Amino acid sequence: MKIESVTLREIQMPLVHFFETSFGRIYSRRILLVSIEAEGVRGWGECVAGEDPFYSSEWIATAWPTIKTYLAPMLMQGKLETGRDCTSRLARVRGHRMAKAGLENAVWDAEAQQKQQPLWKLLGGTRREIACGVSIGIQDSPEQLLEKIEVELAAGYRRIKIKVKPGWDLNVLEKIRSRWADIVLSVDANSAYTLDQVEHLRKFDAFNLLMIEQPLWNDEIYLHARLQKSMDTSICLDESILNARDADFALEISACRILNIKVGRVGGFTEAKKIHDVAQRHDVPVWCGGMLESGIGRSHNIALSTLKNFRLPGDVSASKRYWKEDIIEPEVKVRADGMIAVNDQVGTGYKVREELVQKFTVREETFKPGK
Ligand code: OSB
Ligand code: MG
Repeated sequence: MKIESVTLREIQMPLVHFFETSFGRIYSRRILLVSIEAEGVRGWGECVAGEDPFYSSEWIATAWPTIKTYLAPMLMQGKLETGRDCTSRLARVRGHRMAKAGLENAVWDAEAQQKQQPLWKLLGGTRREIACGVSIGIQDSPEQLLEKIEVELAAGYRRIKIKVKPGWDLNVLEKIRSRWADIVLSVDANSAYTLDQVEHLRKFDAFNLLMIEQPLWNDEIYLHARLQKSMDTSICLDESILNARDADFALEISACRILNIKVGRVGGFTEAKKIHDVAQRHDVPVWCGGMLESGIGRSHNIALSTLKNFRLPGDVSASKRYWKEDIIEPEVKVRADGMIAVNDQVGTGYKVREELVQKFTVREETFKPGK
């Protein structure tokens, strides 16, 4: 496959509802989209870097120049056989995984189109429908949170995840469990605790949680193994798993019993598939995390979630939970039974609404191969 050009666009889209984690609240998203032209097809990717360097050190303002100066020129240097070749092509650049994933996923999308195959099949998926959960941010009051949970349960979602931090944890879990004793419930701390709070963290065990996601430091694996030994609730790692080696290490030392895979966090589909396989070898389930993606990233998450070991509901939910108007058609819909149906169309199975992308675009630049 010869890549003739790479185009970067920054789009801005207001969220239907603000989203708050232990590291802050946002009301709208700045999203970096990547498109590539390759032998008659256009592949799309989304760089999931945030507005700020709070979830990870990467953010939207580091992704742009890194792609422009290094990654796009490297990608366009000579032919690429498949999406899988991107990882080694871009390996000389350290880190910047979200920037790399935006490019790599656009190449996989283009490859699926050229081979006239659904992207999910090209990735090795088998599931024809995927199970969906929701991630509900910190609200202004526990009552507001309960209202939100009620809405999402009525919509059919199969797992409720709430964000927690000191001061917004056991008190809200009490309220949730006294209203819904049996729902599948998990929590995500985004590194809001430290190991000297172990006595506090052990109190989460009373709430029959499916998991506690990333309780400790974002860059720490070993101390999660210590914590896992001292609590019953299964730990799930998100931030601290950046590649398949991390996953293998974490599972070998029992730092967690579940893994969250985000294709952006790990640098693209190739590494995401490797982590999936590592977890499968350890007989540990994985699920697909979310980064408040537009429809483009969302459609990629759906394709990835068709792999066999995605055994738990993901944070892949309906377009309308995030956007008044999504940039793909049809928008992503979740059925009343909490599942998303996977179709047989070529590529992602969703069409990019290019006129709408253009309307939301605040910055655009196209790169061509050097001499
Ligand atoms: O930790 O999973 C996370 C959003 C932004 C940054 C980090 C996380 C999240 C979510 C949102 O939980 C999941 C979604 O896209 O709905
Ligand atoms: Mg998380």
